[in-house]
Amino acid sequence: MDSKDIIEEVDDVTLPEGGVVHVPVVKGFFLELPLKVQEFVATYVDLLQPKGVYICDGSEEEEQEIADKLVDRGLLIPLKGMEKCFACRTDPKDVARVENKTFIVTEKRSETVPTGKKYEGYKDDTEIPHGMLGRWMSRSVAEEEMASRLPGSMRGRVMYIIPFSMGPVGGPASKSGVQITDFNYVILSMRIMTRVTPEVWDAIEESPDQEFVQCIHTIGAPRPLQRKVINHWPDDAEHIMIAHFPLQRRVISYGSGYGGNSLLGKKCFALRIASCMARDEGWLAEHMLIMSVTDRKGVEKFFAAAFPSACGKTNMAMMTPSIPGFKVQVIGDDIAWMRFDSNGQLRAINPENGFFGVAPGTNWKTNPVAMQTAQKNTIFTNVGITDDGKVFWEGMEKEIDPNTSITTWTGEKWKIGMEGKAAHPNSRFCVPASQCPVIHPLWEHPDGVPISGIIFGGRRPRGVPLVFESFDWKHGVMIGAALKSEATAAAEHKAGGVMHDPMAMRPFFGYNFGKYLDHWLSMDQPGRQLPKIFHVNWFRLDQKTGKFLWPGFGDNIRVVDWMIKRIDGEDVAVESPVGWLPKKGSIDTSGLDDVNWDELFSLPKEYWMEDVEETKSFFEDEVGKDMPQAVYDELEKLKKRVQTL
Ligand code: GTP
Ligand code: SPV
Ligand code: MN
Repeated sequence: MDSKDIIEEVDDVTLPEGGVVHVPVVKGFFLELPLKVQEFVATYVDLLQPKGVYICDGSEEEEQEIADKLVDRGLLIPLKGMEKCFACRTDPKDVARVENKTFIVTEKRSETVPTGKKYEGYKDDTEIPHGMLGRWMSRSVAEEEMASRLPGSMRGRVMYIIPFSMGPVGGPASKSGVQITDFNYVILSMRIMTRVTPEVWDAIEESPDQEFVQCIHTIGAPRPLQRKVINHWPDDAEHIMIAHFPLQRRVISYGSGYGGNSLLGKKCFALRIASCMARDEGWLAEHMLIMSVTDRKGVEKFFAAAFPSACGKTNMAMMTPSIPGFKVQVIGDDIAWMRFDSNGQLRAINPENGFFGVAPGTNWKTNPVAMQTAQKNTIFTNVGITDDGKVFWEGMEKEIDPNTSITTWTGEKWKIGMEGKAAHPNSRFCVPASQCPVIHPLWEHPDGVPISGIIFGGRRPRGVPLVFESFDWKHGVMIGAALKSEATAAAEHKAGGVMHDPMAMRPFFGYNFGKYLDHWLSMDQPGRQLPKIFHVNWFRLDQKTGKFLWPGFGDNIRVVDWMIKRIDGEDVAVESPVGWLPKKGSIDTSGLDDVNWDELFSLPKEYWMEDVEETKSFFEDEVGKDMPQAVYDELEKLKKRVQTL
């Protein structure tokens, strides 16, 4: 705490690289931490020069203390119309993940990204331009970049040490992490998104070699402040850099306080670092929701679904089925860690502890479960605030009094119908998963849940049918590798254009995408029950009216119902060049008006010819020889079939 006295002076802590450092502790018992953690903390005390070290204990008193302080400072606004909820507004320069400042640091470029045709023939790795499938940085450049940012970057601030677990603490599929941060908002968010508890110290202590992922985060705003702070949200947005060191199992994030940039358990650890752990240990770390569906017969099945950021995972994971007799329960809404068990069954855990969901578009009609979940204990970032102390964002227009006066995410007075937006398109709610009314009773089971179907999808305004099924695992892997979607506000790209987002992992690969596909293909082993693979598109537009052809949201259960039938081996599909399509009428559309089946499922030949060619160039240019031959072969087979359309 800023105002608290130092309670313990730990002198002469020996650094792993040599030398000693003095550690001023303001809370906790430094010498009781696992030795490796002591060394880790001491190393960054030496570098970042905080005025004190605060070892978080995960208690409710701690939460209260930190929340009170943030309210005092003006960063958190208590929402008087809701229960234990807060809102905050960021610096408008710090509103989303910054993909072009996110790097993977390895010895050779080829460890991080594939050497597609576009990148062949350079003398030196460092001369090669960045590609689309992740950004590589050499060790020496990373060292230079960090040396210009980190020294003294916590001066005048307290360094908080957060012990956290991804997955239930001590579970066989779980992993421990320790995040260092100088931003209180991050502590409160990490407490929601991960399991923050001192039990993690024991888990680390008991693991072979005291294993944990090192997460270093600083907003880069040492005191006295060098820059004007906007909205009480200090950052160094101009110099944001998020660097991953897969070999060292380390993440260093500088300059941003937002979402995936600063809550390092999420994309940095649970996807980028974990994908490398998964490669080494034989499992999968994926950008996927995990859901359970119980059908009319009372039979339950579990699905994992990969859609790019802001393409519908949270909505699908907790959907309220529009047709009677179905029940959906959520296990996770963003990340799945999956492995085959000794019986050959694929099992998935959700490594997270909360939901960091997109606010706009969420309402009592589209996602009542999310609305219900986020009525208490929730932190809202960059949403509008109503005069009666509640939240508002685009999509809620029909659900509040149209005369309500609202303060927008930029702090302006505003009313529905006026120009501009109340909430930022990437505004978010951050809420504990445990309070979701449809959370699955097994959501924290350390062994995970058995997966029967894997679903890929994206925003495809044209050409791509509502649903199709792959012919087999290899074909399914190719479908995932060829995934595309319209860009969204979740990162800095301009929303709108269709871009490749293979496996919905483009911003999250921790290593060479070609090798990642090899790893996926290697899952096909004797004795394993491979889940069926599907592709969905909720976002196809009527070319005449520009409206969605499919109602989406709760009606997506109708598509899942069809998938369940397929998994059960029912004869409800017809072969098509792109995969198995539903037989006409085999998806229950009762009660829906205006479903234009023929248009929803049409396969325009010209579109597909072009799409296959474009995908082929993408594979060759970006992945080249790193692409498994099996994937090229599958694409070639698709091309031949599409020619027969
Ligand atoms: P990240 O948290 O960024 O990974 O996003 P996500 O994949 O969880 O996306 P989310 O469910 O939050 O949805 C993003 C946006 O898509 C929201 O504005 C939703 O309202 C909208 N959306 C979700 N599902 C559907 C759907 O079935 N149809 C339509 N038209 N829109 C949808
Ligand atoms: C995403 O962008 O896919 C998210 C939000 O889930 S963030 O935590 O910012 O990565
Ligand atoms: Mn996501």
